[in-house]
Amino acid sequence: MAELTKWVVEDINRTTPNLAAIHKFSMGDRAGLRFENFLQEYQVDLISHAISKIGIEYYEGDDKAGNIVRKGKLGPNFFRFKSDHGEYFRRARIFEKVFEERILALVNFFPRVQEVASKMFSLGHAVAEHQGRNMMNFTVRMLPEAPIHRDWMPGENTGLSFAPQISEQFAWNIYLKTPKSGGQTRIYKERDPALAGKGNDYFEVAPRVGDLIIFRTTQAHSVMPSDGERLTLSGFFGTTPEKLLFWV
Ligand SMILES: O=C(O)CCC(=O)C(=O)O
Repeated sequence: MAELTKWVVEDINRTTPNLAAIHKFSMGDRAGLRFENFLQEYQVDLISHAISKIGIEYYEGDDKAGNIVRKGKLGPNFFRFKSDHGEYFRRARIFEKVFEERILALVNFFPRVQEVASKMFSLGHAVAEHQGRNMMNFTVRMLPEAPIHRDWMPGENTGLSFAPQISEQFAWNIYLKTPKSGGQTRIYKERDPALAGKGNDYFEVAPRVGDLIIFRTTQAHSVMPSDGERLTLSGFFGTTPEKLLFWV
């Protein structure tokens, strides 16, 4: 008899990774994966210190559930500039350099995220491009809570040339600061955000500092209200027939 889907986020240990769980997640059979201690404490400290020196930018933005909320980010994310591609790419070139010199020069974590994802799907990887211009590779995000929503780039009518090639979309988040309470990430078995809130088939994961969590963004998901700062390194990747594409 086929095994029933266990809707859980599986813990992946650094030294003895549970390859069966990784495979099951890649097939859509798990809610997500948590790579424990993806960054060590001293690496988190180095990155957090660099971020505090650069400073987070706060702005009013759409929370994908019909509300305008205060958001804290470092670097552009496409969703914010969806109606002004030029501004997105202008900022991307500035922050690419800032991130390279002030964050990745200290801890070059981004290629490691790409490697983990590449192994999962046995596909190569690249930063997504639009008309010969690279998308932003990651963002730094202060996200104390998020309503139930889903993220699906091909459905957002963005006009980005790579969007139609994507068959599945994933979020990756590395936690640099976690709140005193709350801030769990809830991943629903339901895909439709309007239906997800009505049922209680979900898995809630309480991220710890240094963890990397990966899940499918086409599942409805939310972040529980938190008491204290909740800071992540974040981005998306999508599968295409040839390779994984990363963007934010
Ligand atoms: O910060 C998180 O845990 C998840 C945030 C989220 O909604 C996303 O990455 O799409």
